[in-house]
Amino acid sequence: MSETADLVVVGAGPAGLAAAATALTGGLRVTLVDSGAAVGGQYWRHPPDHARRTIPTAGLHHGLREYRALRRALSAAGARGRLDLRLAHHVWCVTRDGDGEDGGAGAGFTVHAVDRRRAPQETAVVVRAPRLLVATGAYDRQLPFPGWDLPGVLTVGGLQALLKGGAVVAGSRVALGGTGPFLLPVAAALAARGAEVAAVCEAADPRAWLRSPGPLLRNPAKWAEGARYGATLARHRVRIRPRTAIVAAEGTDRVSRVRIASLAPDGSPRPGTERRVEVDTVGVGWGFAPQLDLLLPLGCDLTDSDDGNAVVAVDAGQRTTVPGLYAAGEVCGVGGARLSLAEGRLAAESVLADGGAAPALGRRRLAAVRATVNGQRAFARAMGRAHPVPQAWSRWLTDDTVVCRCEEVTAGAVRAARADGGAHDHRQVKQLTRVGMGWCQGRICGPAVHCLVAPHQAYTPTERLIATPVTLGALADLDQAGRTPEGTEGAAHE
Ligand SMILES: Cc1cc2nc3c(=O)[nH]c(=O)nc-3n(C[C@H](O)[C@@H](O)[C@H](O)COP(=O)(O)OP(=O)(O)OC[C@H]3O[C@@H](n4cnc5c(N)ncnc54)[C@H](O)[C@@H]3O)c2cc1C
Repeated sequence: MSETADLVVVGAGPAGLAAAATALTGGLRVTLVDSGAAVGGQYWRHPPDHARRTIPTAGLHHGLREYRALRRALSAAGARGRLDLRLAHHVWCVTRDGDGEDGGAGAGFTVHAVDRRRAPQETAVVVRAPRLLVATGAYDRQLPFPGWDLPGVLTVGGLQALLKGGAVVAGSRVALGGTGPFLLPVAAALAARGAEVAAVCEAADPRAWLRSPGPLLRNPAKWAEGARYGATLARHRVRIRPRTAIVAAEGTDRVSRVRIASLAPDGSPRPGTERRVEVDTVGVGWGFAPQLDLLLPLGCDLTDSDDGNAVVAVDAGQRTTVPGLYAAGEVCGVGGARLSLAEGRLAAESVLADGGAAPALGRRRLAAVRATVNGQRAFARAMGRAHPVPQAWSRWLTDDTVVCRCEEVTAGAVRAARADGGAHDHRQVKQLTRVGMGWCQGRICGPAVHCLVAPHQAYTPTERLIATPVTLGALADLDQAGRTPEGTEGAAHE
């Protein structure tokens, strides 16, 4: 089997960057693949390198010193020919080769990507390595509500991505809703960049944190971060409304107002509390759902996390249950960039150890990384419990609310699939209604359909063999790319 690297890392967010840098320090040859135009993932999303000077976004970031150090490490390794950095390459499928025994003859992974640097032209790229580390992060978790399909309704992650990736303030008068601490940086960033933030609706009760205050108390950095956002919001007179939700968006051609309501403890709107707020843009986010597209077909075990998602099961060294396959960051559970960085480092240490190489991190540093992982995971568990999807959220839906936008399947059809068709998970609803069968393949509507039919079980996405739509031209290329991986077009080095 021809190999182009000792390790392929998919995803150049905090987890993948930290993993690649650690593996390079340990002397491995690494291929780092990311579908984005710049390294950094969601947390350190930047404009593409050529546009960075003209689009100032540095003020929106935290921890840039660490980001720059990671970039320098990658650049140095690229210059020495040890790093093959492939930006604008989307991995659509990974297969496992050989007999599957770790380190056994022929074992390893074939990573299929499409090179989109010259979009709309796509070319196939194949990379092989004995070990694979998947750090593909998470998606915004969406719940539908009447009017959520109007132009002007976005995800909070989408609003943040527009800000960080292009300094675009998506609206002039904005309402945010959903649950979780992520609402705060988005509200603060929008307000600081000149948008009027008319309402921040947090569905959870902040007192829920009092049920497990330990992780919060042990994380003073989170307090400080929260206080900074609080100060920015106070300066711009933005009010956070706890136990409140955006229950509908209204408008003709695009959103022009939202209806917000106070919530009872089960999440149902309190009668008589509903009011309208005029806006031109809405951002909604109900936490995140791990992006498991590449991992599910490889057959690794999953486990339940405390936020309603199934995540990849890993051991204390970030090894999945598939030999040679490692995972780091939010595919293993949503917990923020600090956790992702630490998991990336741990995973790379395991890759080095399993391959018989010397460790890259000293004993003390490794102990500190492990302590970070434990502390941040405890915080993530507490966050998941404090910011659940409200039990009664589906009462906000009318029967004609569209749930699956690609196939235009309504909440009424999903309810009927459950009541009349006996569907008890989102896959069965798919068979009965075509939900999740369109362009997004259930990435957007999957968690919502799951919450409608099986709210007490963890959400596991449908297994998809193709993680991104691929052109026939790229598939036609595949045979050649598969035979001559070294002959594929040059990588983009930093
Ligand atoms: C839209 C969005 C915006 C967010 N913004 C913030 C923020 O501003 N602040 C904050 O604290 N947290 C933010 N988060 C939470 C965030 O996910 C961080 O906690 C952190 O970035 C997680 O790091 P990670 O390395 O696990 O994943 P990510 O940072 O998500 O990195 C994953 C990387 O994998 C790449 N990728 C995924 N699938 C493929 C594939 N098939 N082929 C090739 N590449 C692939 C992606 O392009 C991405 O660069 C955001 C999350 C989302 C979904």
